Amino acid sequence: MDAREAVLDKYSGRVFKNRKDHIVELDEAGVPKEIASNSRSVPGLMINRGCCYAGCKGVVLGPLRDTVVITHGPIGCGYYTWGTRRNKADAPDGRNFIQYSFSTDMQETDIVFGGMKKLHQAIKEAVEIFQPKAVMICSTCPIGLIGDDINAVAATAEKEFGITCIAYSCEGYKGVSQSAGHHIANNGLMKRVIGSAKDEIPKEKKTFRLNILGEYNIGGDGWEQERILKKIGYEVVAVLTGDGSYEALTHAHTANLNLVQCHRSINYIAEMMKTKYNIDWIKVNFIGIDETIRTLREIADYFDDETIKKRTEEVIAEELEEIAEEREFYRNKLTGKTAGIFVGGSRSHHYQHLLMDFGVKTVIAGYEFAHRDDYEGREVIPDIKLDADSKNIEQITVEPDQQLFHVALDKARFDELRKKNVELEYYKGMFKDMGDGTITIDDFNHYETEKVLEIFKPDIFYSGIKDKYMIMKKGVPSNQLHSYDYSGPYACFKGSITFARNTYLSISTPAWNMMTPPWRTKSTLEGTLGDE
Ligand code: CFM
Ligand code: HCA
Repeated sequence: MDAREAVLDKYSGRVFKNRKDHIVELDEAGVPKEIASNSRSVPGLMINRGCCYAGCKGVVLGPLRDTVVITHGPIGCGYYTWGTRRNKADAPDGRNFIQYSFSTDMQETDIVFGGMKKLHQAIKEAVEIFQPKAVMICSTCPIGLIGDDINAVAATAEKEFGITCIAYSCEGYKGVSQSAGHHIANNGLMKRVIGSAKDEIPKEKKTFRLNILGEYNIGGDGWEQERILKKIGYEVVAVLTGDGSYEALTHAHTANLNLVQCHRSINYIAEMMKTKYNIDWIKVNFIGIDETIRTLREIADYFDDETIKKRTEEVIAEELEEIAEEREFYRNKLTGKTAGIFVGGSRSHHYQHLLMDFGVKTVIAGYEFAHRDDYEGREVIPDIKLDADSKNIEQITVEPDQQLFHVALDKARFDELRKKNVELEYYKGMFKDMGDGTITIDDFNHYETEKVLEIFKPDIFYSGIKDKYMIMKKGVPSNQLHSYDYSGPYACFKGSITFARNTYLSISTPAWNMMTPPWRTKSTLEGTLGDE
């Protein structure tokens, strides 16, 4: 029985039928293998996914530091997303609200009689007490069910208080994961915030102005990227949205180039900004030493400027020099080890490069909520419907239930993208880096995680809070790649060393030799998962 069959073996017919297409074993460098993804999880299986609200409020809007993001709903969703994501922020003007949890705290009577008055009052208080640059409202499940008109409340508040107030209908039940929430958030930012400062777009393309899209400053990653980019001579106009600000976003349309760091949560904004403001974009990766070097050279190539190119090489040499000794030390310690990675989107692929820098091979990988292009390397086109008659960006609509996102593209751009897609030239997903004897699983559940740990016996498994301790009880070290536990940054050159140090410490701690998990000495209960 191969690894894939062993993972599927205990499933009932119905569960087997669902899960079999989400699990792929690769025998050679992957593309064009296919995998099922972005579909509803099987109820009853313990999975790590979040919801639409988590993607909208938690991931994309939450890191904006000068903006009050109000959770409209009962207190639980606001409370349990309070401070759990380690998106760091530091506001020079003191306007930093990310450590607060704002919620309308809907009670039973509000659910029965409606919560619009309460929401209006919450906005009033937030504006009076905090004087934010903008207010954003994120709905949780019950709000969609009772039908509060949050757009009407936002419009009234905007007039009354003279402040931008944007409503997001990102109820948790929409779509199948956080992914739908990313798009709802992005569409709102695109429609209402980006470019709203109306300042002139520089005609000259060589002003070296960048936006970083999909960098959320977890553990300070964004700060490390900015440090390097500024040292080379670039100006960072806006970061979406780590340590980000509403204010900076209003000027984001004046950048020359968009760098797309997270390849899942934000790629639509890059394409929308290309259509609306003609800003080119490239997918980058600041995770890993070789990947950072490749990324910096690619950006320099884009601008094709001798001074920038020269400076890029100088900065690479300086940074490499600083880490040389530790790089060698950890490479010697870690070469030959194996790892598993299971995170939400991008990172399960990005971190494979960083592990390779230290000689660690990824044998198990998967995404919680990625789409097929993240695995297979095709472009975003399968999700984009052509509206050939219109260039009007305002016509973007989102249908999270069907995961269909309509973007108005002009015909030439659509054809250009489709060509890239067909040729599989532009960007390749995770499969191309998963070689012989590895397994890729979409939307892992805890049973499957236990199974692959038994089969592959990796030296370390990177994941999140929901499965970390279950993995450690299995005798396998587990570091978090969402929050970096309490560490970071992991990005760029110096971050790589911090990551390698944490990996080495986790693997080599003597604690693993002092425990004997029960299944090493006793047989465990066997059963069938799920009923026919
Ligand atoms: Fe992008 Fe992210 Fe990720 Fe993501 Fe997330 Fe995150 Fe993540 Mo947690 S935006 S897809 S929705 S890189 S919060 S910073 S760590 S699951 S892999
Ligand atoms: C989210 C946020 C999360 C959760 C992390 C985890 C994050 O998806 O809502 O499960 O450990 O990075 O904070 O992905």
